[in-house]
Amino acid sequence: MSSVTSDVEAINERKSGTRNERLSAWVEEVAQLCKPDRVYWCDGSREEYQAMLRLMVLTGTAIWLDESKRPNSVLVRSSPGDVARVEDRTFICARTKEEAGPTNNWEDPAKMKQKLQGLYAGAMAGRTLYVIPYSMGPIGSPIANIGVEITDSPYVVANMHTMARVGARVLEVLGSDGDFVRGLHSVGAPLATNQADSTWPNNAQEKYICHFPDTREIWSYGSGYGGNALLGKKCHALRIASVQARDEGWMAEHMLILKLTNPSGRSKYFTGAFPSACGKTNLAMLIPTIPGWKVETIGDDIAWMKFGLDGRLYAINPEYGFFGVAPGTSMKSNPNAMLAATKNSIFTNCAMTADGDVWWEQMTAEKPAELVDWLRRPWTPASARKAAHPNARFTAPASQCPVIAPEWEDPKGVPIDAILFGGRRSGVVPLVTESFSWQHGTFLGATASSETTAAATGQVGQLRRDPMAMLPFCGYNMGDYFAHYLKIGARPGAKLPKIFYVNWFRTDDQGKFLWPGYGENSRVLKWAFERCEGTAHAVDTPIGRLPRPADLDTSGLGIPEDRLRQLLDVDVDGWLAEIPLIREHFDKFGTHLPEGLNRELEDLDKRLRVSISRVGKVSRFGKVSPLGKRETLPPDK
Ligand code: O2Y
Ligand code: MN
Repeated sequence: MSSVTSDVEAINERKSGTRNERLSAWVEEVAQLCKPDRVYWCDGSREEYQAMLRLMVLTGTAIWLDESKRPNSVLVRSSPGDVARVEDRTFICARTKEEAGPTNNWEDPAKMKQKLQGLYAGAMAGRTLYVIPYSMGPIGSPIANIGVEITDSPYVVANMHTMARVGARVLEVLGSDGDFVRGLHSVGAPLATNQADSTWPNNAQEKYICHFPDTREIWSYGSGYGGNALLGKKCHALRIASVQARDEGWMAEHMLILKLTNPSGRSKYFTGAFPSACGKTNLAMLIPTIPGWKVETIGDDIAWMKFGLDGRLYAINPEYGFFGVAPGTSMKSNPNAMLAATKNSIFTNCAMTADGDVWWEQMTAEKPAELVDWLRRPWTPASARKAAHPNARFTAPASQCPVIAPEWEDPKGVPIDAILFGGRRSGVVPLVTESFSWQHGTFLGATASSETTAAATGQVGQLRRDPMAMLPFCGYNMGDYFAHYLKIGARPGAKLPKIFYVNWFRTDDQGKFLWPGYGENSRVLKWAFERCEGTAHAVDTPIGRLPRPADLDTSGLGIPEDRLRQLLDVDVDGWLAEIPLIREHFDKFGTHLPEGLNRELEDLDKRLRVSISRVGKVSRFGKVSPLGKRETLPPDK
């Protein structure tokens, strides 16, 4: 008997070990419907992870990478039609369309369940049904939440091992009557007797990623990829959790969490929400260029925040690993991510080198002379196509990140001092703005916008509003989500984080970036840190509080003063042109838009107009030049 066959035999014999009757009954019910050949309860052990890798290699889904280059790691190639989250196939099946809101696809829950039950019937024939009990967040943390994913994909089991805390310890905490989020996933590719399996089973015709917020259920069908299939991540930790957070008075956000320490050894914790292609993982693992400053990582994608007894918001990273975008990641752009993925990692849709390692675009300054591309075809630098898929991924344990903060698994979380919102804007939006208040900060987050890059949409430079970077991830009406933010801010005794808006991507007339980015972003973090401490200076402007050029530490950067002025310029005309765009964005939410945000928009409009009417005069917002451009004031006392 081969070692893989014996793994599978062992799988057949594994028993549940749960005392939770609701869980046992649900698994039984799903097994009756999906008709798998066998049921396997995951225990979360190292042996189990290894067995999944071996199984994937045996079936051709995965290939081992060279042990001396990338120990205990595999490369997986998906099918070309299953390479990313499918937003147009993602549904929030709330009771009414209005509850799902204007930014989500909606379907009636009963209708959707009926349709999916038809698809799930017999969908796991010839396959194993895996039961994955998982904890989002440190097991037993008061901020953590338990889910159980049923899947027929060993790729999902292996990835969930890295991305969440999985197995027997979770069942212990769940106990006999604990509640859990139910996630049902099938690749939607049943096997007839003796039918050969494909290396990436999925359903080319039908894909559904459905959320039932009222019953805390996720039903995913047809895709085996990333956010569609690893249900703990976007489906549970954001879409379902955002509803739980609304109902229970906490926050489930699409945010990185970082720890910033100054040269005196004082630390602050920041969260940051950025749409895709804004360097979120890079910021979470940034290496500061300013001497004596240090960034450590708590999380790179999701933050759950609950109020502590002291009125502060405490955050945990509900995840256990990184599911990072590979292309663009390099020892130059993010050495810490590269080092996190040196071993025990799963690579998906990357290219393979002749010596058995992975490669992707921009990984090295020079392209390898020959590769096998993500579609398993020979590739050379002369090939007129990318070697790795633009959404190729690495799945790596967070514990392997060299700058993971020692407290990243602290069950009580870390107290958040500042929230950063951001987006990719070539004009109008300055390098950094501090909000006047929590409500104003909510307005900054609610109006966050980004110019699209080709990887995201196929169209370059289109302005897309992505409130709090939650557009694809808010599990209910986004107008109500804004109201929830304001409710959090109005909580009696709350000691709230400051809110900042950053834009690393402003360009000059030639389209060249004005700000160097990467490690130099630490200079902006330093200013924000010192604003939290009350030691850095800012000027009130119509759009918020800004540093003057002299308030940013640019020592050793060699950035010309006029470039810095451009980066911190308040483009009054540009902002006035934004007002109708923001109004149009807000109008989508109708009566669900909280009045506080309407007021913020009106106040912004007024402040901009006042600043124009005071042309040449020194106002509270700074001296406004005849061109409507603000000039900075000397330090206020
Ligand atoms: O395409 C996917 O399935 C992955 S999406 C993803 C993965 C990790 C972190 N963030 C995201 C995202 O889309 O925001
Ligand atoms: Mn994300």
